[in-house]
Amino acid sequence: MQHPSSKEQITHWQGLIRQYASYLPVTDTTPIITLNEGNTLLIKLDNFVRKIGGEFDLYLKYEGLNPTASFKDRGMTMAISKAVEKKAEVVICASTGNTSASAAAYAARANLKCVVLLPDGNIAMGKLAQALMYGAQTIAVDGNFDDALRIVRELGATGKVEVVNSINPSRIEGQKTAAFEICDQLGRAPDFHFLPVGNAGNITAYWKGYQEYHAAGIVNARPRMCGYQAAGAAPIVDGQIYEHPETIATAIRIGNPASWQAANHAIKSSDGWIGKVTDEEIVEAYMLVAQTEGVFVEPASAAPLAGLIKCVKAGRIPEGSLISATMSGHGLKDPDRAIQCAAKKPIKSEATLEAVSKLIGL
Ligand code: AN7
Repeated sequence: MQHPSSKEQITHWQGLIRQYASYLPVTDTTPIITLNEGNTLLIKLDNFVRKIGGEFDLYLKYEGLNPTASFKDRGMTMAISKAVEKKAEVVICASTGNTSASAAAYAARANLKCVVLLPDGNIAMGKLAQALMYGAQTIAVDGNFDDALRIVRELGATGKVEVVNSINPSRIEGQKTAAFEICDQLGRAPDFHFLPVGNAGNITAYWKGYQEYHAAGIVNARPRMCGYQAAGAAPIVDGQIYEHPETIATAIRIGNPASWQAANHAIKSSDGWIGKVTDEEIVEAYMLVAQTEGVFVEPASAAPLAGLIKCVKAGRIPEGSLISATMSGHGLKDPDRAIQCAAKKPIKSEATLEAVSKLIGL
């Protein structure tokens, strides 16, 4: 086999900052802290669409394939690179789990101290394992995400720590690249983009990305942005703070989103909408996409799919539409919920051919 030329060697994917530098607030001297995030697959879900009675093309942006298994890595490569550039020593975030996993990983790579504040008892096990494993100082706050974010904002105001929640504009900049990739992969902008909404940073970021690609003349249209919150944590839908947000989709168990106004702007200016789905509807979509497509998402990522099911029933999606949806986090993040929802236990068997054959009816 021939060795690749040195030119070919440097053309492999080296993360989204290098790929989209001209659209990002970086210079030639910005240190790039990367785990080669981005460049995630776009996977077509024909079985799922058929099953829900839709007549359109649905592509899932498989963000669970990022290095820490969620879309947060896109924002974190930017936030941590900028933190290193400004010589920060400590980074901090409040998190429902995925932000903390990502912050911890990128901080480890940058040799920065990382502190994460998590709502005690409401973090999926995989995410907690990540924060601990990457070596972040992990604080379980006796409150919810909104309480933790309030404390983090106050700590940020001291100037002693760098906040890497999505109130840090670098996070939004990194996350907007998912919209660029979708346009690059489809060769056009989708008609609708469905995604889950929690703290509302990602809907803000996608809309920014779609607008920038449109303004640059790379695509000639922009999608309608369709966000979904859990019914027990739907402050934007209802126009009021939820003091006690509740949902099994712990990633989006947020009652007072930081990017509330920006999300409303995205929805309005894209002629989109925001809706809410019950935990039952989330679980139905969560199971359906796993069992019809082999795509295992975490519950929050099933919220927009549940929303899409409702839209199909309501006749809201024109035939022939091109739809993209964000698979924001991998299903393996929350194995407890998966095992509970599957409601099936492994069948025990004697270790013999006869016993197994009998069980499977051969
Ligand atoms: C899988 O990790 O807020 O609306 O602290 O983990 O941009 O907040 C996670 C959010 C959707 C919502 N899907 O995105 C956190 C956190 C998954 C998530 C969202 C989150 P935003």
